Amino acid sequence: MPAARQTTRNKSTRAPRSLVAFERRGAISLLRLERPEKRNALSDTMVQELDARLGALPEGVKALVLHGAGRHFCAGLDLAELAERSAAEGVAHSRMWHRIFDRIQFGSVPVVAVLHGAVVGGGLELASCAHVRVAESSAFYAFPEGQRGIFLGGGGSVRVPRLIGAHRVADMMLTGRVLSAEEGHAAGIASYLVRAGEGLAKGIELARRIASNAPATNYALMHALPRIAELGQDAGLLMESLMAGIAQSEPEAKKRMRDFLEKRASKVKRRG
Ligand code: 1HE
Repeated sequence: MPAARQTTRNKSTRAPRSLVAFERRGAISLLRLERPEKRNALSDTMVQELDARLGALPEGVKALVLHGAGRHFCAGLDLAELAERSAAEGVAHSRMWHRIFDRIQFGSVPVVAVLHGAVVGGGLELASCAHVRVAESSAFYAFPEGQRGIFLGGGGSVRVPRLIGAHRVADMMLTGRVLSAEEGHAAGIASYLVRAGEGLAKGIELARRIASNAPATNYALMHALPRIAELGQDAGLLMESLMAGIAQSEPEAKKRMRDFLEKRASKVKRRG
């Protein structure tokens, strides 16, 4: 067979490269954005792969760590795919991201996002779906949508103002302001700020701690708490009572309470 034809045949039989790596580590799993040459820019294929991974978590996985390969967490939407989209296609695309990003926020297990380098545009929208965020000192945050002539589309106008306030999101989009890791930490994007290279270890440590919680507690924190926070006081207090009653009636909760009363469980300790 001539060399050129052989190359074509080899290409067509090669399995498509995975853009989201999955690694099981006992009760937790790691999901890694795996497109470093494009700074983990989110192509449609990549977002759908993320969706598929989330939808097929193996039995026994109780928490996830989401992180990015290479020097950046995520450069946001793959701009190369945006160019030819009509208005209707743009709406459908944004709704597709909403559906998949909702699956992160309101999925089956809590997610710890480990942020480093660029966490921009759709990358910050993705990070805002996680339940806990750890940032390395290299992290920086921006919404270049303002400069690109577009708007948020991955839930950023809903989730990020709830973390840092609409005024900061407006500032970032209107002026192109880039927040440093320290500014993002102070503003409320990340709850933990660690040195460069230490984010993944911290994220894994936190995910393991989360995985050891009673399932009903993690469920309440993922599904009830954010909804209660959006309710008026009256309905919020009622929903809190309902969730509290359900959680404390679980056998696992009863066991944990007995363990404490019978001196088998750890006490709350002051840090340091
Ligand atoms: C990309 C993308 C991308 C990099 N789409 N290809 N997001 C942005 O507007 C951010 C655009 N990216 C950047 O500002 C920079 O790339 C970074 C600060 C993230 C990283 O800089 P650097 O110097 O490490 O990398 P680079 O040389 O700029 O990029 C390396 C390659 O990645 C290069 O391609 P190459 O073929 O020339 O090697 C870049 O073109 C490519 N690349 N970012 C496509 N985003 C649902 S609404 C959400 C809306 C948004 O997210 S808008 C914000 C988009």
